[in-house]
Amino acid sequence: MKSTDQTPMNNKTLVAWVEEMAKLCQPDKIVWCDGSEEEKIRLTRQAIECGEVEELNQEKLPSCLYARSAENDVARVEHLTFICSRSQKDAGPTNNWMDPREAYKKLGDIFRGSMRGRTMYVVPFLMGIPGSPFNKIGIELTDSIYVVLNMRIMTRMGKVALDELGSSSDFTRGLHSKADLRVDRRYICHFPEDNTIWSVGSNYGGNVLLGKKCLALRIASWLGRKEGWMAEHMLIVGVENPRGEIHYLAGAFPSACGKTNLAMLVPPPSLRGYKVWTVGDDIAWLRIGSDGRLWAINPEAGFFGVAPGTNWKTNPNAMATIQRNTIFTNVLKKLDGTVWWEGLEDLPAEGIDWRGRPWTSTSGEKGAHPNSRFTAPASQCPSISPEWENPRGVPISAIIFGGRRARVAPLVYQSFDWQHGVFVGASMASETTAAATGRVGVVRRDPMAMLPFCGYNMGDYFRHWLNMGRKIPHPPKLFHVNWFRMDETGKFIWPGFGDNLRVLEWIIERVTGKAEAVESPIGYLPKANSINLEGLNISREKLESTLLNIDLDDWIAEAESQMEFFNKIGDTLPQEILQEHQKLLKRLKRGTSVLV
Ligand code: TSX
Ligand code: MN
Repeated sequence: MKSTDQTPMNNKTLVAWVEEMAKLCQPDKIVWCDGSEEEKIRLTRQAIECGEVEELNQEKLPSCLYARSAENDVARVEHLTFICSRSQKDAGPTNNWMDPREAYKKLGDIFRGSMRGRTMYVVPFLMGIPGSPFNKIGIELTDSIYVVLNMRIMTRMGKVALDELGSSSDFTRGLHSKADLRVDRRYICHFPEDNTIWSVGSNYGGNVLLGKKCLALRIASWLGRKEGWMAEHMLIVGVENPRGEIHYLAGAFPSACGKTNLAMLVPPPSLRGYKVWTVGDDIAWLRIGSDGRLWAINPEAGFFGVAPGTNWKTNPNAMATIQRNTIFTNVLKKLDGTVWWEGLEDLPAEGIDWRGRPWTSTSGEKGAHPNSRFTAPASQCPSISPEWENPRGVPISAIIFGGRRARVAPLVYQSFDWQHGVFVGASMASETTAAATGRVGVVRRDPMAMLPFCGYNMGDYFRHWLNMGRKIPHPPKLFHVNWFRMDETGKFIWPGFGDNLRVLEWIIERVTGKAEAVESPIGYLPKANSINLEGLNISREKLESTLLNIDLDDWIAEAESQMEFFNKIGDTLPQEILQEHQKLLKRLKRGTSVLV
């Protein structure tokens, strides 16, 4: 076991920790990654030689790679994800908790000797933008070249991170081993008090690309509360109007709501002169700027997006992004060495499916796994914002919460104030879609889309949101949207996709004081003529009677369902949330709408 001569001898803490972990895992070799092009070529060649990845058609998909994960290892594993704080109360009722001593012992036994015969890669990575005060540095030790190649796309990896770290001991200690990929020996453990993440027994994205969900959300949310900032599961976009003014919006949506599509929205022909700029599609770190506004960065450098459903119509910017330097995981490989997934284009006659088995269009089986992914550099996105690497971030005018609701939630509404908006975010919910994961149409609460990603007690998290509102001199306005309202026949009423810009336009005009609203029991609704319907075949009448309709009986039932969830949070639930709930019920029972 020998470190190579790239070892940064100026950081004693880092070198000592790497040696300690190597002693535990016993790799044959340790390689320090520098993030260079030469290193990418060398690791890619090695990964192809050992079968970890395959090369794709280099004419049609230059520098693209193909990977399959094990059949039992295709998604995040929430039941095997733990917050290991000293006190269980700090993890709260919505997280799995394990005592840190027990977790280190249990996972240590699995890590012991797990890298025998393998190489341990030391992957320094920066979450943030070189020189930004938002930045956090992590080091991931891994025995997976697939992880190294993905981290190289998703983060600013190698020398840039070590330079930023210098001799500091302030870095997240990430340890990952595929070990034997057994589900009964798979754990994703977070030790927020030690700034440490241990992940073992998986080689799937969300479990093993430790910069993303583990660091940038679970650990960062803990640090954010401690240090007075926010780590959120949000996209960031800039909306430029025909006069050239740009407003930045952040949006929190649960899975299956099309967050990546919204982040890369293409304006419809009738909204000529508008432009949507992509800053980020998954994670936002937010801090109060010296001007009193809330500023955001996207701490990531790439997109780890769901492939199925992505095509040149639903998301042309994503399609353009993934034509080169992209890793495709668990999609179908066509005979010409390109890729396919459900919802991309017409079915190919045959190919090799995500399991590695021969597939034909008549087999009746899925060619790509429903959770198959692309990993692609954000810099390749045609709509990437010129500001996306600004170390100061971008100023946020509005925060949008969203959910997938066939009924109940209107197309858009604005909260009365910050505290009411926090309540709206805290009571967010989505209806399930995937037939594979249980019944369709079941309502699941997912506050701020953070249920699987908040690294501490959910009640304390709501408290942090309320505190931030008091601290931000010029806070963003808070909204809720729903693109998924259905009519009686089960058809979507709103066209969605590019036409969502009409809703973003209303939101921005509310922020700038230009659009009119009606005060309803749940918040401010658009006055019917304040949403631009030009070029759509939806009448004002239909907009009001369906998309913007508030059914009081549905909403009283909704409020009761919200309460069932809040009861589970227990005694850390802030009084303010309960007050907002009571005020909502009172307004619903009074049942009036007033023009404002
Ligand atoms: O991503 C979506 N968005 C956001 C886009 C910016 N999807 C895809 C599903 C989530 C992964 C949507 N699906 C959206 C949406 O706004 N809306 C819908 C529902 C819908 C689906 C199809 C049509 C209309 C609405 N119309 C036709 O198929 C012609
Ligand atoms: Mn996400």
